[in-house]
Amino acid sequence: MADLSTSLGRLRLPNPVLTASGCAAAGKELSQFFDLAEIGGVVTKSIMLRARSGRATPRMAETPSGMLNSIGLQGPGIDSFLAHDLPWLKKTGARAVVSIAGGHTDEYVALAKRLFNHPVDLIEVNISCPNVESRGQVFACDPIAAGRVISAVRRAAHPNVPVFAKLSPDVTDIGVIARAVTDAGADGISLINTLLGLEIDLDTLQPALAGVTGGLSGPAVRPVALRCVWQVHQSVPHLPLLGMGGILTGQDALRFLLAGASAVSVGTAVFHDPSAPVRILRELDAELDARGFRSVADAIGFAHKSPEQRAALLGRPSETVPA
Ligand code: RRO
Repeated sequence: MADLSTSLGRLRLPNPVLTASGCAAAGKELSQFFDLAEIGGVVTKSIMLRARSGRATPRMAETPSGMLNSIGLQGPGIDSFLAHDLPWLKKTGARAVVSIAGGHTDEYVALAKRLFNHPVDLIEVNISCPNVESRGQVFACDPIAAGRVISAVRRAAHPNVPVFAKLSPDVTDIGVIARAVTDAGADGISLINTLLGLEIDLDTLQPALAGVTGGLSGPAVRPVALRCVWQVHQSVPHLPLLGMGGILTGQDALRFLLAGASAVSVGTAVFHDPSAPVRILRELDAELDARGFRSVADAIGFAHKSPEQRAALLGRPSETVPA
């Protein structure tokens, strides 16, 4: 059995499989299917300052090998989250990664301050929701705006709590955005958020989503996500990455580690297999073992390494490792 432990900045995790934001609120529904403390952590739905009902319905549409969502940041707001959801989640023994979202830098700062005295293991700063009122609010599309939000949150958050920036794939060069948030003080990067998409309903001859556009997730986006992890690892090699996008199996999770992720989030898969995170964790363990990896740490970024480094990590002569 491989050593599955990993870290996201100063946060140590027993294993590298977490849930993905937005696919299971604060984890209560998933806890009917498995022990939340068994996985690396639970990433909450992005929380905002005030309760929101989100966009009009329909707000989900199936697409080939994926789905579109146009939820529009529905949620209970920070007061209810701190009073009910977070205490409940921590009582399960799970590590709590709290995703925060806002329309302005001040809102992100206010959220980070509200979280200061609560048991939060990591803050994921969602600057990449595609379902906001204007594209100008997708801060992750602009290196200056992205850096501004992240540096303000880093200053406001508890110094012991890692701050991760969640990036969008819908940019020309994700490496530029990654460097901007790193320079702004991000302790790590989560990627990717959904890609902006659209579906037309042939019965109504109208867009399938009331919000017209939505975020594409699921296996359809996995190669895009993997490419983003690869590029960001090259751009900021020392920064821990939380990789996600269409992960359905342990093999998928392993691909993200090899491309440079220190841990992965499982999202869309839970809609048809609610215990996917624990299944993927078991499968990942077997996949590591089958390839001679003694630890998750040895697999992180492995695909970027030279043949000599790869041979040393696997404890094998270099001529037995594929060039
Ligand atoms: O709530 C949403 O519509 C949503 C969010 Br906050 C996000 O970050 N990504 C997404 O696909 N949907």
